[in-house]
This record gives sequence, C-alpha cells and structure tokens, in this order.
Amino acid sequence: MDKPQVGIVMGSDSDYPVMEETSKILNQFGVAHEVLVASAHRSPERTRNYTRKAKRRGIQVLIAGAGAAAHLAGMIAAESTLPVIGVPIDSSSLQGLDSLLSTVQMPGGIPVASMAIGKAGAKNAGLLAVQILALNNETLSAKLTKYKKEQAKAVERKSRNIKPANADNKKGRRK
Ligand code: RP5
Repeated sequence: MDKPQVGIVMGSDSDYPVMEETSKILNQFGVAHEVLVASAHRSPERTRNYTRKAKRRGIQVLIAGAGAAAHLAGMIAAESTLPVIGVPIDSSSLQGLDSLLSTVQMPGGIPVASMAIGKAGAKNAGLLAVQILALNNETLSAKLTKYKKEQAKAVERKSRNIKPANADNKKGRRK
C-alpha cells in the first residue's frame, strides 16, 4: 500500500459520518491517506505526537474535523508547518456555528484553511488537499480538470431534466 500523503484527524469517532466525505474524495482521486481519532482536549498528547511526526512520515496535508469548541485544527496548525485544512462539524446544539468560529478565527501567524460546516466542507477539504498535491503532480492535475468538466456537464444535465410548470406550452423556455 502507498504511504499516506494526507492525514485526516477527527476529534471523535462520532465525526466520521461527516469526515468520510473527505476520505471518499481522496479515494476517488487515488490519494493515499490515513484516518485517526485524536482530540485536542481529550487526548492532547496523542494529537501532538501524531502532528509532530506527520511531516517526516511523508504526510503533505493535514485535515482536521471537529465539532463544538473545535480547537483541533488550530492545535495541529500550531504544531506543524504542513498546510492544515479545518472542517467544522455540526455535532453540538449550536449546529456547527461554534465549530466554525473555533476553526476559522485563528490568530495571525497560524493559518487554518477553514471549510464550510459539515459534509460539503468535508468534501471540499478533500478536494483542496488534492489541489495542493496537484501543484507537483501532473496526473492529479489532469484528474482535477476532468472532475471540473464532469461537474459542469452534470449541471447541464440537471438543467435539461427540469420540467417547467408550463411544460405543455411549447413556448416554455428552458436553457
Ligand atoms: C468534539 O466533540 C468532537 O470533534 C465531536 O464533534 C464532539 C462530540 O464528541 P463525542 O462526545 O461524540 O465523542 O470534540
């Protein structure tokens, strides 16, 4: 098996239904990755140890998904010079707004690329990681171009499938 290039860290196993979207995208692009649970609050030593070793193990991008007072991405960014992507998870009674603010509001000097809350954010985290890796990888770059073209075609297909309410009226316009 290829050495992982991306590390996906989650604050809890309960975050996996969301973070699975990241893993799915990385699989789609054939990017080797690993997934682990390490919490900024509940297991700070484990999180620190993993983060400090990540670069020399060949990891190039770190993705952190956490909910509630989501300090995971920020803590990882504090301990590594690798690019860190944060995914705020909607796991608390504040539905992710708490995680979003905790992830995005980093002080100057310690960047975290924060995605949107939830599954769309997790998917985009995978895509952003692919885009970073594609800077030095022609094959990945070509796959990204194809992905975007297919996405645009899918929008056209969806548009064609829309039946206007006045579908019997031949003058009803569809674009
Ligand atoms: C956060 O608390 C985790 O990232 C998770 O989103 C949330 C709840 O965790 P569990 O109580 O389900 O383990 O730290």
